Amino acid sequence: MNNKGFHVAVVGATGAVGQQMLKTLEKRDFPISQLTLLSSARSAGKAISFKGNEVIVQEAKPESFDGVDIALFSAGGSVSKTLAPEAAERGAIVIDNTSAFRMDPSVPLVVPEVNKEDLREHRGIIANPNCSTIQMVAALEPLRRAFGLKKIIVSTYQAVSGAGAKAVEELNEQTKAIINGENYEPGILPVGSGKKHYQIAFNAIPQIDKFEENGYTFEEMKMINETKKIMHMPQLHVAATCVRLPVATGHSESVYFEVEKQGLNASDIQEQLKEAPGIVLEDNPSEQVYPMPANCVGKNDVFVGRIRKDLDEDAGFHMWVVSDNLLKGAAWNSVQIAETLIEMGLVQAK
Ligand code: L14
Repeated sequence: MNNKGFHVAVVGATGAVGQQMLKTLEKRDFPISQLTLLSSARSAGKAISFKGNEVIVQEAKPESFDGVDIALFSAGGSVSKTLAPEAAERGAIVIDNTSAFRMDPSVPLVVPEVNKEDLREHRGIIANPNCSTIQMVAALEPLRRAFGLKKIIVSTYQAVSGAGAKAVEELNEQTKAIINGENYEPGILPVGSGKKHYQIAFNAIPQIDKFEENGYTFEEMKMINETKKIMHMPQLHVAATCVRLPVATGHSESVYFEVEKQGLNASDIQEQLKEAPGIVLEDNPSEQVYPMPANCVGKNDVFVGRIRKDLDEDAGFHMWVVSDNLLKGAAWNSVQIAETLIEMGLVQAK
């Protein structure tokens, strides 16, 4: 047992989420005895500074995980599919930020505030949910526990950084080009591999990820399926519409939900959220206080405001939920899972 800490690997260390993972590990002073930074062959060789030391990024291979205790993956689904089982086989606990294993029944899908007990069932791989799902279930869980939950209808207003650092560059360059009256050919959004690409600057795109046969996008179906799995509620009614906005970082969501309990008021909802872990209530219309993405960048919390009772449905409420999609939506939730594994005695240093 190495009491200085754990051998941690970050796969996708040079990406938008990987960079935030490293920042989060630094900020939390995560107990690290050795840090291995991995990436595709393309980014290998780059030097990244961690706590004042330069660490060289290596190409991720199965052998890279020999001796690793905790492996944080955020290098895309196909990398996770091939390398996460290799890492787990070598005794690492994988925390995977892609959609590769989320709906696998043998893989816990965890938001610590909601279902950390599911971590006990892990068999080497733990999935980090989709960014939009995480902030929504974090805000709804305290309400579900207090009042029961029947139905969710959510519309998202999602930031560009979810699609990676290159997409943010596209937003920035396109915005400048349009202001200067120059041409700019969109090349990434809504989906890099798609047949068509659309302008995101000064626009709203009602497509995130590819379309499924049923007319919903993958992002929408991720929110629907993952919410039911995390809350252990296959019977929950969930519908989602996911929209991309020209915001660099910070997802916003308009959430309509119906609870089991009748006769509640908006103040009952506010009361629960005031005390909830990881939630900051910002709800004061008379002072124009409500959450906005520009204010949540760099913060780990989920911000909730605009709580109103529905005017027709007694058990129905509306709220506005905002969080940094790269932190609680990705890097922080992953590191928080790792911290929770330590707290629960579920990970040992080799
Ligand atoms: O499912 O394009 O983890 O904003 C989350 C970000 C899928 C893409 C996931 C985006 C990704 C999404």
